[in-house]
Amino acid sequence: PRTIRLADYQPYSHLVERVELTFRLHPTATRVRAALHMAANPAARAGQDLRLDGEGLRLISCAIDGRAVQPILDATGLTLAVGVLPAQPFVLETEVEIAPEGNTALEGLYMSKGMYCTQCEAEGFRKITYYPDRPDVMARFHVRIESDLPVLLSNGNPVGQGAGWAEWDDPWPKPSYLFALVAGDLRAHPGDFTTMEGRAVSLNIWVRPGDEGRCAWGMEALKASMAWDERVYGRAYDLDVFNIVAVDDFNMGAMENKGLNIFNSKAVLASPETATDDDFARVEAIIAHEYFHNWTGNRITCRDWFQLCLKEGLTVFRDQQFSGDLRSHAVKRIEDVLMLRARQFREDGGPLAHPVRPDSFVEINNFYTATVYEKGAEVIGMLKRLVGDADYARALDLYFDRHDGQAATIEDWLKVFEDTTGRELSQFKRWYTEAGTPRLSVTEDWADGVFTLTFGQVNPPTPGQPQKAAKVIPVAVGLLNPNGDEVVPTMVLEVTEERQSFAFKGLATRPVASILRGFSAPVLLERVVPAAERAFLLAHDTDPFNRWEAGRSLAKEVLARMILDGAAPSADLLDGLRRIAFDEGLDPAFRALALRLPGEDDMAATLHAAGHVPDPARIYAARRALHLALAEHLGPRLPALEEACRVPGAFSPDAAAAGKRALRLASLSLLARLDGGAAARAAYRAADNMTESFGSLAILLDIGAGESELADFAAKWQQDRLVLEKWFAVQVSAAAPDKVADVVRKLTQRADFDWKNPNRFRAVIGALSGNHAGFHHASGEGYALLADWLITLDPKNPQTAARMSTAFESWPRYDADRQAMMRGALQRIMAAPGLSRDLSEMAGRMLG
Ligand code: B3K
Ligand code: ZN
Repeated sequence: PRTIRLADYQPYSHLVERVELTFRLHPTATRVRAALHMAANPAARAGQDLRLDGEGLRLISCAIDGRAVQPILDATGLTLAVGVLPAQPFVLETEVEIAPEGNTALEGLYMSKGMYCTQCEAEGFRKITYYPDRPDVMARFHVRIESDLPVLLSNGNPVGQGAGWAEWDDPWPKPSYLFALVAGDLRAHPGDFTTMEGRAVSLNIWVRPGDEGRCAWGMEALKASMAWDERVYGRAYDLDVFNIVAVDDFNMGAMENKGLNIFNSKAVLASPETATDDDFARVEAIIAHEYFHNWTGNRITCRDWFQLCLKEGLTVFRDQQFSGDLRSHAVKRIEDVLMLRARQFREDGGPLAHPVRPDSFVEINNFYTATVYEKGAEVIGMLKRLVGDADYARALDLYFDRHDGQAATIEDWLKVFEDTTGRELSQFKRWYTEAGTPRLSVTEDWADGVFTLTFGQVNPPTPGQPQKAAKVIPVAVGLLNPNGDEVVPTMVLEVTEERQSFAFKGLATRPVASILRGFSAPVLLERVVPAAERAFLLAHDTDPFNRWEAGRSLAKEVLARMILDGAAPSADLLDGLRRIAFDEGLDPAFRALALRLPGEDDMAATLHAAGHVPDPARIYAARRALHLALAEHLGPRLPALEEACRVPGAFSPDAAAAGKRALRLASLSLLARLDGGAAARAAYRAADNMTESFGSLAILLDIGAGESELADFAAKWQQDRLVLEKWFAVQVSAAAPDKVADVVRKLTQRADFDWKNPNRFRAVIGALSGNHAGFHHASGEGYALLADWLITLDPKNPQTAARMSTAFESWPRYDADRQAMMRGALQRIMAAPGLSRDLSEMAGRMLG
């Protein structure tokens, strides 16, 4: 397979001014007629052949300006020699036939439970019709759909409909990856919104009959997002309608198609009985994310797929700001950093490490990664910190002004910041072009009333990038005096050298430093801090993120000692966590997060980074021992805490109520170690919402109980595909390490384990690799099972198979036996006949 390189970028030979598409829908023989109004691109080399992408299409006819022509066809597209192309603008017409019913890859036009839908990003449009399927070709689309199905949707505004047809027109030029079409027997949950410009927009969430009752939350989130983008970024919506459609078979969360967002049902449907607080928060965030793409992604798109972070990093950053504004900034930041470390640091420290803006790929779908998304968002957060809020706002205004309607690059993005602030950003740009998590060390010195912090940065080698120069690292720092008062409020130190010192003068006593406040840069902070000082920060830090971080680092140090030398849990940690748990002045959501112990995969990464070889079984045992010790330490006061966290009255998914439920579940989980699950069982029985019923079920399973609750849950939710996913997943995640493989085998033999549905596949197989001690069990069964399932799925759905193969990326951390077994599994995958480009690129990169 061919490697595509950023350095080879060339503008497309032609411009497509307008496209008219006609779909005659049929499960096995859909006809697509396309009329492309084209002209030579003055910015491209003259005299080129016309090349259109196309895959799996049966060409019926092809004509230029009404005259039939014979193109040259191959496996990836169609070529018309320059000799047959008119010198003046022309219309190229094609008709093709495709079979959506057999499309199990869920890319292009496919069917899900009787409805037609599309997924075109990144390169799915070429499976629908012949087209220059690249983001820098922006055109106005007019779409006619012919079908007997009652609801026919596409991008833009509706311009006509009758029995068996509908027409849509999108006035905004867009790349083909934003095209969408939906047809089905759907019901609408309607809403409306009037923009600050006075445009009345009708909003609809379209679902299959029966799901109407689960749309209200998504609709509220949509309206909140529209209002927020106007208020904070000055961006108004630009069409008369905004449609969201829920689809059961979908490869990811959702897709931002212009005016017609398509969502995985799981990412939009929510009701108190069926969705947990986490589900509610996720739905809100994904609705916002896709909506925000209307400006960052759609109005301004990417020149080529190497610039993916231009839209994704920025849109993640915006959805994080939104969730923080609606909920709690401190809690949101902690959750985002947990996720960044769990997924992005893991990726950045292994064989799949790549820059936020990669410079080559084989299959672009493999680059929708935590690095492009989450690190891409961190880079924007750093930029904002460096230039300040006011200049960030001015730069964004300039960005929208200057690049509206364009397909832009990271160079364009950085230029608006340079032009706004006069700063030179070439060193900063390394965050985009170099992979790897920088290690930042700090030492302190106190002499003659001067406190000095000395930073050292190391930028580790990553695949293809052995050597790196120093980066610009914004380090937010505050100083506290020994009674806990802040003597130097948060300021940003700009570390730009490999070694650099900063002195603080005029201090009466030696301060305690709170470093990297708010996690101001995505780095690994290496700092030797006495346990007592961590405990002090856990009790007194005025920065909520660092207060949580102090407890987290202390917990990691304690756990590491327990794992490596069988030490006992330290009193510093247990006392500190007890103080937080019962501190009623603190947000319950924050307290719940503080009580959450570092995960097993996190500990494996931490031990590996410190030069040890992690033993999954020991990590598992030590973590449980620490949880038990914490339960015993908090013991007598847990029942009162659990009771105080019950939320009276009707269920509301708001952040305050959700925070209380999270703390309640954290206390129930601790209590379960002491009372054999009695309190959790009572909570399960009394629960009137999914958060508490599912949460208490998970707690019971985790202590090896909960048989009857599990059966009760299954009986109750048999018919509900989304809730049933939770039932599948929790059994795997909660299974003891030596039981996981059996549980997976049993579940995958069930008739309702429809493995071609990505949600169901992820529920079981994703939970398998998420169960650290089980997946890495010394028997190697976890590895073998995952490899078997990836090999089975790949021919049907390469994208999801490739995505889930990343479970193997952590192989270099482990002992020789495990390394050999994990690499063996990857080699077995590589050897599978007919392996997809997607999965072979991933397995190949992991093997190195
Ligand atoms: N842009 C889509 C992701 C497309 C993934 C293609 N493999 C959703 C999002 O980031 O909003
Ligand atoms: Zn996105």
